[in-house]
Amino acid sequence: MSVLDKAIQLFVEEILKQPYFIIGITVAIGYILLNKKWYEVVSGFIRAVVGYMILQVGSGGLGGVANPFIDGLKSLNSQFHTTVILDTYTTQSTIEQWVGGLVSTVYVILISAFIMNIILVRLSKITKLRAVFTTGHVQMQQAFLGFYIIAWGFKIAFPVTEIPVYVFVAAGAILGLYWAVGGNLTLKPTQELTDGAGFAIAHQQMFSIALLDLIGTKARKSGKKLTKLENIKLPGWLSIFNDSMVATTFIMTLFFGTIAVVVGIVNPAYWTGVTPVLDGISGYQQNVVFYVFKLIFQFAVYLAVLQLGVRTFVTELTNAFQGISDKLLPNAVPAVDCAVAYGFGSQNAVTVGFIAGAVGQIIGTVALLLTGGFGMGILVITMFVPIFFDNATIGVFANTKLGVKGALIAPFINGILQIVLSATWANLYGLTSGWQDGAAFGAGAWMAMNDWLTVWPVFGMIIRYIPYVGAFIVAAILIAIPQIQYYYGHKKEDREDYWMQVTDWDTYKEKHITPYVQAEA
Ligand code: ASC
Repeated sequence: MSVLDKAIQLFVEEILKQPYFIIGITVAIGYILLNKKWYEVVSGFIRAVVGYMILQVGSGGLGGVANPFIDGLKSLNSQFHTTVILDTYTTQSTIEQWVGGLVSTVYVILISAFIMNIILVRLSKITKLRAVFTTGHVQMQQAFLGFYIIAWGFKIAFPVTEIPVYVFVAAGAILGLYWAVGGNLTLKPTQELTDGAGFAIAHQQMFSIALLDLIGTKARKSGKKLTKLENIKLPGWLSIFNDSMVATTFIMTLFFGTIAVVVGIVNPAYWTGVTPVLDGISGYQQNVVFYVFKLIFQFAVYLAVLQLGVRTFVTELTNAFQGISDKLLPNAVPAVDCAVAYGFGSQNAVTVGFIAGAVGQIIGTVALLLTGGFGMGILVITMFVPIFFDNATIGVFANTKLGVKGALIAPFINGILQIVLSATWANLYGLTSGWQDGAAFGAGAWMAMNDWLTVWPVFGMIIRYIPYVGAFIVAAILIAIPQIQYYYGHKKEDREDYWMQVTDWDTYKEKHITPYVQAEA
């Protein structure tokens, strides 16, 4: 590895891939531009980094709690030979093996795309783009799968040692556009959710958030009343469910409890294998019932931790970003991890979205088992990130724009799509197995997050089936989206209000939202 490669690797691994660092640095730069005192800069940086790390403790903890149940479900079947793992990190590492020596090329694509995102936002008057992606670990995963999909579009079969320059340029440009356009699409719905907190979402289901926003706005204008989860006030003893910690624990008891019992009946050896030894000296192994309840309570704990993290850094970030948008990037907002949205709106929407998505996935999986993997012989195995974060995020946004019904239906549909489409795309794109020493080996992987089930696989097909011109078509579609938002989002005389979504949310809301909101139940 050359010194330059090493430096790039250090920068990517230690800074670009660590959202807490990116957020901390953003806050520090923002406060410096606002001429804050040095100690305010330092304290803002620390609160941003620590707050973000608290958020990560919460989101990581949720995974730790759910994994024993997901693994238990997995232990129930093993008859399929081709397995595709639905997970963002596994997809990244699977593709790292396929691209082999080109890994550092993907780093360069990532950095170029990030710079392109910033330039596009700097030119917001022309591009109408207003969001800078800051979720580094997700950008890394997207750089790998995005590169793979685009290379597939150009009919490149891995492993290769060299790729033509135009593939590399297309990948960087399309990724950079996707980040800027996707974040921008989530801006207004996120402002609605947070009542103008001043950020957008930088994650993996940005197009579905925009779709929910579109449907919700139409429904609102047609005078539909909305019952959101937070508007439901339960009477009598049921009122204990008005508290989200209590509600979460009850719902998770039902859900995880059912899984625990089913796994315990079908494959009792599983629980004996995973329950922890509590006392090393006597060898006392925890009783499974107590173990399961501990995990269930911990689910509510980590949700609370996650929300504490959000509260700690979001105000710093949005205050500090004022400096950046005043001086460097007019009309811009930072786009942040989807988990940040869980600190706003109904806390129960997170749990409801997760469960509705999980039920969709279970139905999808049963269909998969009954049809021999839809005739493809593929079994997909879900991991925590798609089943939780994708569905919870969709649940939160669906609840804001479409109420309880939306929060149940949208993640449910997404759960089914996660199974059906992941099998389909992994098959089409040749990712039903891993790769080792020049041969297909082990399980395949796919990122079962909504954008990677819908828009991205379609991009790949456009590039493949409309040779050369296809890449320009994809770029043109992406470039056109914010223009459509700007020119068709409001009546002609209100067109400039597009910017008000960032600069003056209260006035925007008074004018474009409040008049349409019907008395909520
Ligand atoms: C992802 C991913 C994660 C989670 C996290 C949610 O896509 O790779 O680790 O979602 O970003 O907070």
